[in-house]
Amino acid sequence: MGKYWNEEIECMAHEDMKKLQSERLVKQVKHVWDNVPYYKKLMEEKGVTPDDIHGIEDLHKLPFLSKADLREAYPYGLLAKPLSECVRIHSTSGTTGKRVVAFYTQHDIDLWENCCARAIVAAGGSKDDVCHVAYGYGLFTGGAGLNGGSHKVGCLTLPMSSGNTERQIQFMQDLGSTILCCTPSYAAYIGETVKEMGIKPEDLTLKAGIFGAEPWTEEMRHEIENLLGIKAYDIYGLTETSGPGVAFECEAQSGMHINEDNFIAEIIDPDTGEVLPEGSKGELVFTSITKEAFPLLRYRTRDICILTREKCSCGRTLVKMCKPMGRSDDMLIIKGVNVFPSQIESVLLKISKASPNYQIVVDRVNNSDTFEIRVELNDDMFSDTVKSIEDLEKKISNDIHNILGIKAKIRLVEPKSIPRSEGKAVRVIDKRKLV
Ligand code: ADP
Ligand code: K
Ligand code: ZN
Repeated sequence: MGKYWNEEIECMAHEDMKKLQSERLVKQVKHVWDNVPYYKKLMEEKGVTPDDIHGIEDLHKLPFLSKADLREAYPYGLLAKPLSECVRIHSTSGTTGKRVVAFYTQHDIDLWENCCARAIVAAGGSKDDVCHVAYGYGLFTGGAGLNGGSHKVGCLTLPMSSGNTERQIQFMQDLGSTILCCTPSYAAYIGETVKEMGIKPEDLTLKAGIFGAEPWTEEMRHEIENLLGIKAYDIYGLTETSGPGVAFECEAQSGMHINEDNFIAEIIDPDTGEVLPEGSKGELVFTSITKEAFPLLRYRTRDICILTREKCSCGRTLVKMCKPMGRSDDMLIIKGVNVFPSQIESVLLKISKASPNYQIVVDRVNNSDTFEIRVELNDDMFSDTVKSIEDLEKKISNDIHNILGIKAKIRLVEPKSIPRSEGKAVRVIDKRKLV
């Protein structure tokens, strides 16, 4: 097998890709107009009809869809095919509220699995590989997506799902897993367990990992790579657009190529909705131009990101997105101040090169917010100026105060006392939401 799963598409000249996208967009807008009254109404409100859409240059005329629309239209309001033609349902993990559901025809499943196959091949996969899928199976898209992609490539597929970490490692050794697919949190957890069991990275047959579904840092990439003796690749996607495989990383490991033959990506100003020029930081918006059952047009992901068309050393011409820099709705409001978990992570990363395990606990006592950050201790956190636990608490507390302008109670906790995740990491416990 070569370097690419679909060389013609992955390396297509940009001008040809634009033509392909334009043709598909025009068809897709008609399909949605004819079959999705909810979106037709949004178009009418904006004074647009399918006759106004001649190609991607007209994309900006279309109305946006948001998660709120998906919740309002739940469950069938955005469905564009009769249920008799749909073969699968998946649902979001519900990280930020009520779940939404997405529908797939067999054609949609094939498209999606081909996107995942591109990711696996980009990570060096072929039919000679043993692909160990430790994403959750079920409603979550991770397991099903990578499982399908692995079948397409012809890898020997191990549908492990998540959990039972020692058994995962046992299977990995017995069956010679070469590619591991799971969330980066779980990969780090598997890595820690491998170390605890006294297994050396070189004793494992793993060579690559495909990790996504949540934000992770470069530091975490290096840690996982060292713990497991692999190259770690990022993969991005969301249930609303099918699942993982919307974008995938190549050997350059410097951003993810978006599968532009299926998804048109835009970056917008999240406040004004204005489309921003290439290279700007803003909210990522996707239009699916090939999906039949759940074809969302201009879907606002709330993921903040930058797109680039700089030439990639892998030869692919597909536009690249950087690692999402947090979601606009990850934001917590604590004591009236906007706080992103990524800000806290960046403070901790300056103190410890090892990726920090931490949890933010917010509560409301006597009508005022409490803000605590639990941080797991590691040796790396101490230095010439920071010698004691008290020094360390003070340092973290001051750095947080400098960045956020509010004080947090810092609680340093024993290594391994913050629960590890087999899926997406739980960084925030907001007890105010429970009441
Ligand atoms: P939920 O929104 O409930 O978490 P999904 O499971 O569909 O539902 O998750 C999709 C979201 O996960 C994306 O919008 C994005 O915020 C995040 N995500 C997915 N892949 C990555 C990745 N590689 N890096 C950072 N964030 C990611
Ligand atoms: K095989
Ligand atoms: Zn590349």
